[in-house]
Amino acid sequence: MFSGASNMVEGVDRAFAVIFGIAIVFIIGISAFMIYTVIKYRRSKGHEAKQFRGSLKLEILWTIIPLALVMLMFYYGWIGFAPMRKVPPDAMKIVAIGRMWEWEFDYGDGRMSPELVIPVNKPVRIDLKSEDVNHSLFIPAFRVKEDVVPGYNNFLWFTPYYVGEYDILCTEYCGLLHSSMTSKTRVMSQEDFDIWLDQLAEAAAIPVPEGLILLRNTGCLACHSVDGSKLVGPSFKGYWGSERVITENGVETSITADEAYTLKSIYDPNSQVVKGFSPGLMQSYTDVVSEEDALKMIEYLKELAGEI
Ligand SMILES: [Cu+2]
Repeated sequence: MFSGASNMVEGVDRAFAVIFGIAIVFIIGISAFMIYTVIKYRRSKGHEAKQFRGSLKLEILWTIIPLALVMLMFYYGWIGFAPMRKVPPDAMKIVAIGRMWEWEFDYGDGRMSPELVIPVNKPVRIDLKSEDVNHSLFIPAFRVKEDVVPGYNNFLWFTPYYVGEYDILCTEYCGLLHSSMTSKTRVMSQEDFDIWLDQLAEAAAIPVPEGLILLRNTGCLACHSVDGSKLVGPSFKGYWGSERVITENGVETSITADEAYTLKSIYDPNSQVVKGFSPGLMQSYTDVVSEEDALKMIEYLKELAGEI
């Protein structure tokens, strides 16, 4: 039998099967008994309803049977849950950062990755941090799901059993683009993982422009790509100095992407919306981005267009 993609699958699936099995038996049993009594004791047959009060036998029976069933559910739930809180001391440590609306994985020493990359058959502990609101890290294939709460140190751990790609979701509603807060887990052989980690370290050694860090940490990149791909909002690639066709007060006009336009897009984003994009999806960042930071972001946008 397929043993599942991680060491947590067996316990979770067993608890689910037990609870689901009990539910199935009851829905069939109760429905059948109900249909039987409705037909057998229907009024038209002339039966008279007998009343009786108190039955110790029945009371014991309907206390013991549900108690046994919920204890059974508790037992299987517990043996599935308990190992999730006991992390092996040799587990590899990674910090998962949740922010509106993306995941980032911190391997230490400035090594950051938008995907969770891990070696196969090695236990991995993931500490969960939120930079803004409540999120929840969910990797369905591994049967792990934990809340990511600001100011609270939560964690999860597992050992992946097979090389492959697995979906990561946010499963706590966290705002407008919650449903696009996804990523991937890539499980690799130890050798491939070592190569990947070296590459990550090389990338971390290249200094990142301050404006790009600000754009990332403010969450701008969740909707605006820097590589030209179309997300919820227009890409930043080739943005600076370009001619934009915008709609302002219902009128289509053309405008140059300069400093004034960019500041307006940050602080009053729905006043001049680029053609082909929907208004109302972006909030004003007046209380979030200071003008000083906005100017640093603009410096980066200029750099991206090759102006500096
Ligand atoms: Cu989220």
